[in-house]
Amino acid sequence: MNDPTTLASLQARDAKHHFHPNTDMAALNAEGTRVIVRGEGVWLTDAAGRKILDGFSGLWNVAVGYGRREIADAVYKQMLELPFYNTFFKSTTIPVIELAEMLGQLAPGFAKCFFTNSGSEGNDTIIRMVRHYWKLRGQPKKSTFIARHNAYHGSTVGGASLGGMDYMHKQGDLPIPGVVHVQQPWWWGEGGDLSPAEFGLHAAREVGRAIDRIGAENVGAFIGEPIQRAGGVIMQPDTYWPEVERICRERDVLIVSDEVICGFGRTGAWFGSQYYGFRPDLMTFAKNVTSGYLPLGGVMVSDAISDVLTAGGAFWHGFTTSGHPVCCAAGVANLKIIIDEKLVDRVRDDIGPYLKQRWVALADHPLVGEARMVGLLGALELTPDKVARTRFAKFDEVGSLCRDFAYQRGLILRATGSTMLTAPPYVLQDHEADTLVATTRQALDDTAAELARRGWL
Ligand code: PXG
Repeated sequence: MNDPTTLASLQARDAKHHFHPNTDMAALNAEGTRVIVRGEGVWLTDAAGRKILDGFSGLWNVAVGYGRREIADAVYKQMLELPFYNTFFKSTTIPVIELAEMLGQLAPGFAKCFFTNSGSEGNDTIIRMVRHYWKLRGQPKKSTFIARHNAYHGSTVGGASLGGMDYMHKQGDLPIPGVVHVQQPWWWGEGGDLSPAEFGLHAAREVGRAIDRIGAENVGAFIGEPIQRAGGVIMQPDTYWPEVERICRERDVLIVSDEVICGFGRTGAWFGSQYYGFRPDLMTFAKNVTSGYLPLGGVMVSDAISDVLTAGGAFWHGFTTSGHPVCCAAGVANLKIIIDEKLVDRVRDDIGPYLKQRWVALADHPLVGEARMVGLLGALELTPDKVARTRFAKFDEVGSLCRDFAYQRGLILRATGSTMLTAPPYVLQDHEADTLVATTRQALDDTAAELARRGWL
């Protein structure tokens, strides 16, 4: 009898029954999916028994690393105590209260939050909440959102509309009306001859120009990530956020910080907006609120917005599992680890600078045009010409090659086009950071050799 647990049969069963997100299923099934079976610290084990360093924290989200008993125990205890109760009908549960209170303490000025199951639902909530808010303020026309080309804000109809991915918009007649996209602040790719500081101001003023074109009386909010993940961990020039903030405040347009990736310490501050020193009105969160142990997301609402919403009657919005008690218990246990082990300080002062020093040294590699890192969020731009800052003609393929070489050598990196990304767990140790960088360098060498073989260099 065939053993259903061998790698080949697991792959065959997955191929037969499972649609993967964002995946060309025919191509994947021809290659065979990776089956991950175990995690401990920053290490994963696959079904073939290989150990792989996860330089990418699952999907940007396993901040505290794999295998944390504290979270598993809290979840188990809550499952036995009260596996579910809703928060709709005049009810709440203890984990919901505890987590909401913790979030309020971590983000001064944001005493209240609204729970969802994911970041996408968080951003859908934002669309409805902003429009509801402006109606309550007697300005119902202020409903348009300004977002950025190439941004990612989720996969639901609302989230994908706020996102600026043409290829997503083409599948399903998006964006919905009332979303306008402006230039992303990606100096390396789009800065041309401008200095980074000039380009930061230029990109910020695109926001102002869009608002003025539409009319500030029609614009509800601007949404952006503190560091835009999509397109390759775009660390905008320092001139960008202060100018965006000035422009939005001057025009009475709300600022939404999508903190799904930057939130809970990734930048070395609790929130990415704190790292860059701007004050949003609303923040979307998900991912590292539970370190991915269970799904949870939501919106943190600034006190000024909260006051209007609270006085405005019911907000007709919510999900069966808004504030799921077990997910919230996982969130509380996870945040306790981050607080007790001072992991945000560790990202800012210890492992973050340690990894950064080694990561940015990769800029001396012939394939690397720029190497950047903030906190534990890093990127490498692969280029055939460091000076002209050009990309390879088949840049997607180049990035995939490098990512696959890294995997073969036991390291998970993500490729966005030909930008290589890393975002390891905050518990990464020094010697593991050394391995991460050494393996990345080997993968770059492998990639350069393959490109030379193909005549692409
Ligand atoms: N906003 C941002 C900034 C995100 O990165 C979402 C919203 C949506 O969150 P949910 O929980 O609905 O997935 C995200 C999600 C990738 C990748 O390949 C990134 C995300 C999701 C899936 C894949 O980098 N980010």
